[in-house]
Amino acid sequence: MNTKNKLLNSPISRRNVVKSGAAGGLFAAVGGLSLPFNAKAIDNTQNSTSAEEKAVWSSCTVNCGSRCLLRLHVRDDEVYWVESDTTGKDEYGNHQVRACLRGRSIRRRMNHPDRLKYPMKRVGKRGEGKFVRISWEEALDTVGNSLRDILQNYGNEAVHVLYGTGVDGGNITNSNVPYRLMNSCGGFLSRYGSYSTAQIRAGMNYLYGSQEANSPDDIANTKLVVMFGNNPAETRMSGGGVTYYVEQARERSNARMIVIDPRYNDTASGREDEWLPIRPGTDGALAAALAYVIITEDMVDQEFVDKYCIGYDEKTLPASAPQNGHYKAYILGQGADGIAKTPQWAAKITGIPADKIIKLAREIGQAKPAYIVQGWGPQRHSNGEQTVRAIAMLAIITGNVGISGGNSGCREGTYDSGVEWFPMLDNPVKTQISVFTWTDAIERGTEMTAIHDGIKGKDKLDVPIKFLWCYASNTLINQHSDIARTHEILQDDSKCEMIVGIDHFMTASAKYCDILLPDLMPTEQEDLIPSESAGNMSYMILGQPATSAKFERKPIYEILSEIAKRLGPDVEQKFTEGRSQHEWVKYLCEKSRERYPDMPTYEEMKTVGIFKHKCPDEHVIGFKAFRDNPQANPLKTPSGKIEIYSESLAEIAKTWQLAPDDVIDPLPIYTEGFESHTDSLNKKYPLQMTGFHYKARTHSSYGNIDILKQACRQEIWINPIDAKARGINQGDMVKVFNDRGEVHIPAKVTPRIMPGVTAMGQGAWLDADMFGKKVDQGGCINVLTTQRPSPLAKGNPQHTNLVEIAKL
Ligand SMILES: Nc1nc2c(c(=O)[nH]1)N[C@H]1C(S)=C(S)[C@@H](COP(=O)(O)OP(=O)(O)OC[C@H]3O[C@@H](n4cnc5c(=O)[nH]c(N)nc54)[C@H](O)[C@@H]3O)O[C@H]1N2
Ligand SMILES: Nc1nc2c(c(=O)[nH]1)N[C@H]1C(S)=C(S)[C@@H](COP(=O)(O)OP(=O)(O)OC[C@H]3O[C@@H](n4cnc5c(=O)[nH]c(N)nc54)[C@H](O)[C@@H]3O)O[C@H]1N2
Ligand code: SF4
Ligand SMILES: [Mo]
Repeated sequence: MNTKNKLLNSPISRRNVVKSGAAGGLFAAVGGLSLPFNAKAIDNTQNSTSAEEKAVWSSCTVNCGSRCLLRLHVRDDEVYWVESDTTGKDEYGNHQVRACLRGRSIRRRMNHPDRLKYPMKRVGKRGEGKFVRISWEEALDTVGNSLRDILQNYGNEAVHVLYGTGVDGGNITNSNVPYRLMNSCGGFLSRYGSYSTAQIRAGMNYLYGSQEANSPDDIANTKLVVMFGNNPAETRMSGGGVTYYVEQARERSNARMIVIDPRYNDTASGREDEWLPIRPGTDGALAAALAYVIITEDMVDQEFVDKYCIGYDEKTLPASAPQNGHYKAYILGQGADGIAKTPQWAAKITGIPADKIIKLAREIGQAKPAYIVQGWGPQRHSNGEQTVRAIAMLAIITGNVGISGGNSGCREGTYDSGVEWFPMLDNPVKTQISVFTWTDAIERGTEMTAIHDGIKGKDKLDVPIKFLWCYASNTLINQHSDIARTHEILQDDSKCEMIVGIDHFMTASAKYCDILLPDLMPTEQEDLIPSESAGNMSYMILGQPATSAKFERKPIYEILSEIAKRLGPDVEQKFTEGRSQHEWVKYLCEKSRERYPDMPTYEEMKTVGIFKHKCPDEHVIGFKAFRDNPQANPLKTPSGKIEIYSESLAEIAKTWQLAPDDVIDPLPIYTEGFESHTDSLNKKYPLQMTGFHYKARTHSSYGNIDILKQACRQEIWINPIDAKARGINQGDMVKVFNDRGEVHIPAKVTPRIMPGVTAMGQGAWLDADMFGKKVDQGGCINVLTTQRPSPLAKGNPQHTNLVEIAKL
């Protein structure tokens, strides 16, 4: 262990507990209170020998939408037991941030025999997985030389940092840190949007100008919760996350909860008042019919739409809009299509009976206030941008925006952790691609334009991607759509000349990298970690390294600093600012303390682990300032109001080059999108297949942990009616296929999914010979998904798929 590592490794030694006797004096600061601290640990100032036992605070930093405190118990320099938050009294509002099944199995990831140990270079074809061990010197020189050559030959726009979220929760270790290195040497081709939220962000940007929302604790003040494609019981699983708030807040308000999802998801699971199974991609039609009933039965908050909105009816319709171009006319059948959006009309599209639609509309119209919320399932579709706005319309016409107990129709809000971030510096390159279109930017970069491909900052791309950073990302293969197409594009290494992978495992993506570097896990490093989706109680965690660095693994900060050094002393200086990782952490702690004077000092944080702080306003209320005073606090839309009719979208619809069935509309109308349930492809592939984010993994992270695989099997959900028609029984191996590929997987025959629809947890590890038959045995959904982007966001429609299933 070198001196730097020793510094980072200041363990909490049990042996010193008694001696120091400091336990009584310690506190976990929560909302300014000093609470007794019940953990056993204590003196951090001593270094221990490897035979000692110790316990350190750390965190699970994968991208699951939560963030949990871990208490790692270490013996002989190895984690042997994982506890979670043991601080405080665990009362709601000052509760423990306890880990889920994945975080609790983190030692199986840390100690996994398959972990990458040494730097390697590729010797076979991309994807073959043939590598040889090289020295760090050779690896870093190769990366540094390649980066310098590519910057010289093609310019900074040829370098892209691939979307990756393996360390979404890190700060200095964050998945985005290669940004900082690139911004220290002239910048890089960046991206807008994310695989998580491309369509909802684009849609809400035109409607509201941003995505504010009420925090889930405010459900304590509501009468009705309506969840569209939202499953926090699986997607925000932390004891400090949304699922806990929903449960606790509903206990206080006794609010009814309606779950709208093609699957009877875990958030429902007996806790819902009603589950409405809906055909994927049709929430826009449901929303329109709900609006029809709300309008025709006089339940619209007219004062609200008059004062705060553009284009609800004639009164506020912009002059540039066509006659009857307003929302009310569209709903009542007086607009361009002449179709009244009746419950009967929507029943045929959505599969939800008309009487259920009428009943739900009355509930939404009469419950004051109502918490209408959407997850990101409805938007991860080919018509997602239209759908998200259509859903939000329900909150708008009922005046539920900006008030306690209401919500904007966006995903739950949260109180910011307020952490000081490791600065990423400014990117001098202003050109951006949509996150989902990087394969095109390799394949046909210079053909990509603003009006055809959504290039931003320039009319067209001047240079294709030549260099890819793939840090903490499995999006190079596993998490990007249409794996066979990506495989083909990456085969030609004269196109993208260098792919640098930095990961812990030989993932599907790692196999396609040219240089592969093993880094430490965040649990093996020091970092100041922010909370995520944590309702009205935010927190920060100071993580300490549980073990020393094993084999030849290095922390990402050191790896990037070494590469910066190879690009020149000025680059190195810009990247490091002369600080070590430890010095940065101390600095970030100090800066964070300037915002929260009651935050423990760096030294105290090492002992208490977590600093919890409550939202000063009790609950986060999305768009409250706007609601209270719209003149003083206009929205970020061009008019400053809620743009139900968007002139910007009308302009885009007129000027962009779109495929024939791609629709962008100034109003939140229902459009089917491509590969919908009415597509002619449906004759060949009659089943709609959505993905979902699964408790077995965080995407692909934790996907190789045996006990998690056993606890939560990878299966394809299919309704008994569809299964019977195909002679499929529970547990049978089936093939799921379309023109893009084939997956072999066991069937889960269950009435928890509606007929005509199937679903597979996304993120399972690809297990296919991509040089042979390409048939996947791992249950990896992206063998079947398309790379065709959605019309406006150019985002990933990864829940829109048509397939057929047959018994094997
Ligand atoms: N355990 C776990 N948690 C995670 C993740 C993970 O991989 N594992 N990933 C994290 C990340 S990065 C993200 S972005 C979020 C994702 O969070 P979400 O995008 O909200 O999660 P999904 O599971 O994709 O979709 C939510 C629900 O929408 C349903 N759904 C699909 N299509 C439709 C539709 O057309 N209409 C309606 N009404 N419902 C539909 C799905 O069945 C699912 O139950 O989760 C985060 N949390
Ligand atoms: N079909 C379909 N595809 C999807 C989705 C979907 O719903 N359906 N969801 C999309 C969404 S929302 C997202 S956010 C993306 C997520 O896609 P990714 O961001 O690629 O997420 P992961 O699959 O978890 O991969 C993270 C990688 O980081 C590695 N990793 C974890 N921790 C560390 C670390 O500390 N250091 C390093 N170096 N590596 C680490 C893991 O081993 C893994 O290889 O997937 C997208 N793909
Ligand atoms: S996966 Fe998410 S919920 Fe589970 S322990 Fe990690 S941070 Fe917490
Ligand atoms: Mo995501």
